Amino acid sequence: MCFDSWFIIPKAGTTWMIEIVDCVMNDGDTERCKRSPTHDRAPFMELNPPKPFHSGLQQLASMPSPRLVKTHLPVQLVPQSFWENDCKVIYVARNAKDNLVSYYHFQQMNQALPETGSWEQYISSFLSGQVPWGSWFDHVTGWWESKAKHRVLYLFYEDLKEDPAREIDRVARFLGKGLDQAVIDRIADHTSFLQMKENPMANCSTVPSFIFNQAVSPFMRKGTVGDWKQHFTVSQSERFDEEYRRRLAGTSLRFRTEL
Ligand code: PPS
Repeated sequence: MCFDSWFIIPKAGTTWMIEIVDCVMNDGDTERCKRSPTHDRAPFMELNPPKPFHSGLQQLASMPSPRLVKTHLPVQLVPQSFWENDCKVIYVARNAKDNLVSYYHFQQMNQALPETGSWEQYISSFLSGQVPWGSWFDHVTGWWESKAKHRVLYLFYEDLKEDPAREIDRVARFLGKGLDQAVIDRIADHTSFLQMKENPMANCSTVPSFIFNQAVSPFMRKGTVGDWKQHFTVSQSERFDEEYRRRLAGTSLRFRTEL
């Protein structure tokens, strides 16, 4: 099966990027982007829920090209047909500590995922890759290396926060769209954290509460860089940094943990 363009690691800005790409593909028509919830506009490829819900693959099979595909798969598990058909990939990475914090809260509110255990235990789980979709380290480095061989636009959550318009322009150019500054600014406004948090088509409020219990933690939780400082103790941070240095040694990949 061939897909035309798609995305990303969990809790790093997937939903944000889907909203941006949908706006770009619709030339900044933000009203049109409110036509249906995120999960209908960009089906989640590997999701296979029980009936009556449709699987991601069933949804995608009924869509015309170009399709917007959401995936969290690590690079080595991507279907070969993606590469054979030269599909475009937009990958969004986020610094490990904020990614972990976001994951922790999400895993508590998502009733389809395993229990997190304590915060202390969750740090260990994350470091050893015992979280859904596996090791953060392998994920971000695997996709980083894939850039040399495939059409992958590798973006950072921190850059998107720093200058959304600049990054939206990069996305538009990658997708072959030259957009006016006014259109880019409109997309930046529509896809801001505050706008998306209030947008029922972008804030996951249409996902049933027996799956996403947003009373436990909202899907659009904080949307910031550096929230990890509110969660890690000094010793947890030092332990994390030691393992982080070891695992990322030898790669040119660099993250910012604050702006
Ligand atoms: S998922 O469930 O894996 O698809 O989650 P994902 O969408 O990748 O990541 C969710 C986090 O992204 C934040 N988010 C945003 N931040 C800034 N601006 C915008 N517009 C935006 N939209 C989503 C969301 O709040 C989650 O991060 P945390 O840190 O938990 O708030």
